[in-house]
Amino acid sequence: MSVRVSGLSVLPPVRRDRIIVQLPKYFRREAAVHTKDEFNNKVKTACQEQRTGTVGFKISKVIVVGDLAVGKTCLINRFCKDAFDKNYKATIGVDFEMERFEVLGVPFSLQLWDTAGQERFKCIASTYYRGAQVVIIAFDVNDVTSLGHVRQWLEDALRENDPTAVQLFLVGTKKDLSSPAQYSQIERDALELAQEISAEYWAVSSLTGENVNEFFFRVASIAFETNVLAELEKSGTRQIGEVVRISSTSNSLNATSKKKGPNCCQ
Ligand SMILES: Nc1nc2c(ncn2[C@@H]2O[C@H](COP(=O)(O)OP(=O)(O)OP(=O)(O)O)[C@@H](O)[C@H]2O)c(=O)[nH]1
Ligand SMILES: [Mg+2]
Repeated sequence: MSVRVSGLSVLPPVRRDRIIVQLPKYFRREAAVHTKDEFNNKVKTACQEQRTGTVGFKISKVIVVGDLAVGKTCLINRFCKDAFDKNYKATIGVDFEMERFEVLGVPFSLQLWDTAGQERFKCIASTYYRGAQVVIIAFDVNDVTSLGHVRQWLEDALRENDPTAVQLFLVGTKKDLSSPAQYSQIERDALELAQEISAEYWAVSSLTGENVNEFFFRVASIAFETNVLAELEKSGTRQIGEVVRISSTSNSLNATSKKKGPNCCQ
């Protein structure tokens, strides 16, 4: 929903529970993007300066891939809508959600692409992989086969992207269905794999909500930090937030309303 003020189309303020002022912690130290407690100093300084300067709009594309029915859609729906559906409805092609944050005082959005795990939709879904800054590979912690397919998903996702510019997350889903003993067994394998592929590891439950917000806050923060650092490096002294200016005529910033990706295969 957008609000019109004196002829200008402006976004409503970011939800209070989407404001990030501290770098959220990793889930497991042995498989983390990095283990620092704070945002990078250069990023913090740049954000402080930006507050008095240009209004900016920063965005990162996130793709969520993984075997069918591992819980990709439920994970996104738990975070974006605080909802959970126990009935399985296969994603056809792709779906799309936009989630707005404020990180260190700077508006930031995650464009979340929920892709189909079913083989017959894979060719369509993979056309949406390009330009991802974050790749989330989901597997079911109760299904070792889905963990075994992670490398294939990674290969497919990286074929469309610059591997050096992508942040990787490996997410174990449906933690609520697993006993502590079963879980710790699969976690050992998942951690090993996460280290091998340089992914940050998380385990979540979309049914109970365990770790879901923490996970997406971490994703948003790491994506933001990487995004700002890349921009600082590219621009030297240019202020962050100058990539896209909010224009009074632009409708493209009505980002809170849900946009659906095309349902490619009916
Ligand atoms: N118990 C439990 N069930 C879950 C959880 N997450 C998802 N499910 C169930 O698993 C099934 C598949 O979930 P989806 O989110 O649709 O799976 P998906 O990965 O999006 O599947 P595709 O779109 O076909 O690739 C549904 O019946 C969900 O209710 C969870 O955390 N716990
Ligand atoms: Mg789905």
